[in-house]
Amino acid sequence: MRGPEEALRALPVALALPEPRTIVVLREAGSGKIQTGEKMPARLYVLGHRNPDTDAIASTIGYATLLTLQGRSDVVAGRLGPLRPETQYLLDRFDVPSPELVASIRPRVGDVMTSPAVTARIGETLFEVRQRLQKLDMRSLPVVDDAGRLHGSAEARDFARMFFDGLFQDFDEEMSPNLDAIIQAIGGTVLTSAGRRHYHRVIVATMSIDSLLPRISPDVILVVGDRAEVHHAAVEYGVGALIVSGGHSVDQSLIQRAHAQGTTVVSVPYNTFRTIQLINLSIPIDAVMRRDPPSCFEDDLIDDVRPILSTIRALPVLDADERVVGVVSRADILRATRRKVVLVDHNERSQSVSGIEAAEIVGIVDHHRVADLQTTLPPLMRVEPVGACSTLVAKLYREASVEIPRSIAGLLLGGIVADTLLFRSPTVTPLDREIAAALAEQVTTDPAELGKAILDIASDLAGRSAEELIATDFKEFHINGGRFGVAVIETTNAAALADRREELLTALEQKQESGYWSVLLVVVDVFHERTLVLISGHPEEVAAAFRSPLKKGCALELPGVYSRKKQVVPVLNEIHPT
Ligand SMILES: [Mn+2]
Repeated sequence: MRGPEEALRALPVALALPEPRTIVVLREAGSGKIQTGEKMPARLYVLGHRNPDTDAIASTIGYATLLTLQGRSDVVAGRLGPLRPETQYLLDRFDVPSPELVASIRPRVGDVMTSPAVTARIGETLFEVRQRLQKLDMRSLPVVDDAGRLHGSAEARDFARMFFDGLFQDFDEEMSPNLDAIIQAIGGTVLTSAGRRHYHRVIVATMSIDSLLPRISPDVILVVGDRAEVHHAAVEYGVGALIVSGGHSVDQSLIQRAHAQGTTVVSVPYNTFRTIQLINLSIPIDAVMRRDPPSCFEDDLIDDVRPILSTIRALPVLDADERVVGVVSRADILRATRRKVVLVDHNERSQSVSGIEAAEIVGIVDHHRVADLQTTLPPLMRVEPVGACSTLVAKLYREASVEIPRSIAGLLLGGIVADTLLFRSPTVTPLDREIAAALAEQVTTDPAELGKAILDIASDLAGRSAEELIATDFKEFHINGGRFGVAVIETTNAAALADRREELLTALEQKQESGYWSVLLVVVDVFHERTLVLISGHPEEVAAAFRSPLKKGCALELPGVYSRKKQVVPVLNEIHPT
């Protein structure tokens, strides 16, 4: 018997949503399945904050891996910006690939298309294409070349139009009837073959021999019934090919003569009328397809494609190389749902991915204040006041009884030492220390050594502009109706930054003028445990909130302040911008 404690621990804490894969079976008239096109699975994105730091990247990968180990096959770890050098170092050290760069979470065509697409190939006959359309009960097929690139569209309604407009009599170069295709379409028996494939005219021998013979030439296919005298005369006059309709027999001497003359002779079981119909269906689809049909790319936003699909039922979907990878229909668009996303190491809209308002937030794993979040469905929410989001992710592995893979353990340890400044930050909890110790043991790594390596790389400011330094760890907050920006630089080399104070102030002012009530740059001197804050925009109000004297009109010295979320943002909350 399991005790309640154990039963509770066995509960999967992480998300366990049902697999979203739908298989759509295309119907074959009358019988069973013929072809399956798969609706693209709705992927689940695990995303950290903008200007990602090491903790955000480590927790994103860590949590996405946990969901995958719990059986989900559709989880994507994403990042919202470039990797910092120290984060890249950590990924390299534990041999973990970088998460995918995600520019926007708005739903795209690739999310809802049916893939792969059923297509027609250039060179296929109308007969083959028509058969496929009928079998699959489809109204159109994209026509592609051997590389899969789109060239046209084969429309079922065009077949109907062709028969109303009349059948072909003369064939131009492009539409030249191909005898192999004709034989395949008609199902004839080749009695002798001359090897020529392309012809330009099809003539039906309904007239007298005298009227017929002047029209005979090597590029003519002659369709004729059981008129032996016509067979012989046509072969003597050098007809290209003879198609004998009605299944009539042909005498052996004719076949020998035709062979000597280089004339192909085919016997077909159909009457002349049906034979002519089938010859018309033997021309290649590219001769009659609609050229340059409308199409879209898998990366196109659904919102952009929707107006096109109000007039057209379906569109071929191309990849970046313009190969057809799927089809998107009006029904697919109607079915389009919001992309599912789990927010990690943040929960504020201003710090989240572009298009978050159009996504469905299904989960939050975070260690920050909860601010302006709105969801359509109840999310799984796990917010704890721990020093690093990586700590929380490691805890979720424990609760789910899933062993942390070694590389992920190294990553999470890196996230903890980076986010807690090697346990110096006031945000550190006993749980951070305990989990870090366990991870360090698992990967046989000294946390102090790993932490110093990460902080040293982060502190290497040479060659980085003031704008870059401010942008690297910049977060935006909406507080009491005002827009604030808080940049943090944690450095083991504060002296180098002090020399660049004027440059940093100028960049800070530019940032503030782009629409912030106030922008702060918090420079944390990791080893000397000193903190300098530079302010652009309402410095007096900010200084008053920190109850600290303003230096040189724009700076505060705040010893012991290391944490933006615990020691800076709560103080800013006391300010009421007017
Ligand atoms: Mn964090």
